[in-house]
Amino acid sequence: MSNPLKDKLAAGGCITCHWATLGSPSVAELLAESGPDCIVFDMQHGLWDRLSLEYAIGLVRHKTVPTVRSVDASDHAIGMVLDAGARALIVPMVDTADQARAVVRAAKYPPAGGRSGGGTRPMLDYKSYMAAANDEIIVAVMIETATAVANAAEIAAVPGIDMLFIGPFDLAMSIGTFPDFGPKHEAAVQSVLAAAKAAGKTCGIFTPYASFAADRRAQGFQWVVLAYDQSLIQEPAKGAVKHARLGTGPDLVKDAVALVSGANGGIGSETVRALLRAGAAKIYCGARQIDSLRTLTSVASDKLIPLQLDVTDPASVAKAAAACKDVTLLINNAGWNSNEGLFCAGALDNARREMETNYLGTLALSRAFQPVLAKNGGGGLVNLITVVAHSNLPVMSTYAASKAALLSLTQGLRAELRQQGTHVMGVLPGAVDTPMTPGFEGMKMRPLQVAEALIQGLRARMEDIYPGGMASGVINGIAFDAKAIEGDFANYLPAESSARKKA
Ligand code: 3PY
Ligand code: MG
Repeated sequence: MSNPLKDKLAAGGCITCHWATLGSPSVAELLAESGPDCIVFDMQHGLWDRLSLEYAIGLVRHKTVPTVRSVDASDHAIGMVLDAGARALIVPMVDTADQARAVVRAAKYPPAGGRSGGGTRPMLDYKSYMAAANDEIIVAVMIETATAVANAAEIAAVPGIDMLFIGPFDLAMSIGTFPDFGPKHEAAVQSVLAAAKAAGKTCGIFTPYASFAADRRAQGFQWVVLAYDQSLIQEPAKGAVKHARLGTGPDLVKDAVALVSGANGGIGSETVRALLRAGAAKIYCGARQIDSLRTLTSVASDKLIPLQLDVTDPASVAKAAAACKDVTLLINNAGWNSNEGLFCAGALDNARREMETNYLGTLALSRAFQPVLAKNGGGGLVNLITVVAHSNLPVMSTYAASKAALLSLTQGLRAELRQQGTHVMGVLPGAVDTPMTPGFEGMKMRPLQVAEALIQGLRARMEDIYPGGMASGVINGIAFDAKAIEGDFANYLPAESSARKKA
């Protein structure tokens, strides 16, 4: 029986674990599938009993290393979890070197300690288990009070103690910083790390999520927690409810006076038609070339007003705001996509044009119409973004970067316009079949579907909508595993980059 965790610690590595509290062997099995170094079953605060712990360890022990935090430091609690097959032991609330010595005695078979022989897992191959257990099982004690911090050096020096494991939340309560951590807490944490190192021992710390874990790892901690089953369920469940929450308020579409920029484009013209069907009173159709709007506006020339509008030209924007003082719904749809990567000849020019149109153009038009919307009762503002604002699609890399800026701008507009009662909605479709996406060969939705989703989203006063299967799949994937989406998108390389890759 060799313990890979022990080998990793000896090599100076850092153990990454998932923390399981819910008492569900099935959840533990799912956690083990993701490949952490180990799973910690928390008997102190979790819902495990002896039997569920035994089953859960059986499910995961061939995939990862089962570790248990015992209920307390008693001989019985320690003997029981080791008998269940724990190959690393974390004992909570150890304050003194004497208590640490008692932990070691309880965790080791004679002659090193007083652990009693027995238990289903040890009995699978009793002789070899007995021969190896004292050396192979990791014994960690938790430092989580002011007293324990003061005694950390002595505790670390106890033979048989492999690791000091910090409980930052109990520690914060003990030293009086809870609910914050702060400098006093950090000083205590660092002093424990230093005490462990000075004694030639390792130091771990409970981390509530993966980004925290990465920081601690960089500081020299050798055991961190990546994910915690309760928050893996609780946080996305909360987010899903927030995401689906519909707003209330007057209808933003019926009888609206709308302005749609880029109204001659694929999504723009469908949005104009959808607004008309949905009962908008008047729609200003903005385009750089007013002639390009003739076919569109002839459908209902009493309600569809052509408007010369170049969102990158301050004079044109100012003129539009002065001419359209009755607008209640601004739809920032004008956009530019050069459909190229970062290393083509014109990449910087592409990037500038995309930022000028997609980001600065939207900002300029929103600024110009802010007082108009305020005067007309608040109304609505819609930004056509794209789901690649969340994760870069290299085949249109500079475009995606400009849309990431637009996504951030949308959040800023929402915050600043809330007090004047303007509802701000972001529309983030996946690939749409328009002249702007010739290079993308994946599944595309029709502009009409985007326009209809936009109307429905506005009526329901949604904050952000993700029309179509691609967009909703991507945003769902980003919520759970952003790196997987980034990796997937990285396969869609622009032509010149693909050619370089082959060469
Ligand atoms: C603490 O932070 O006190 C812990 O025990 C974490 O599990
Ligand atoms: Mg604790």
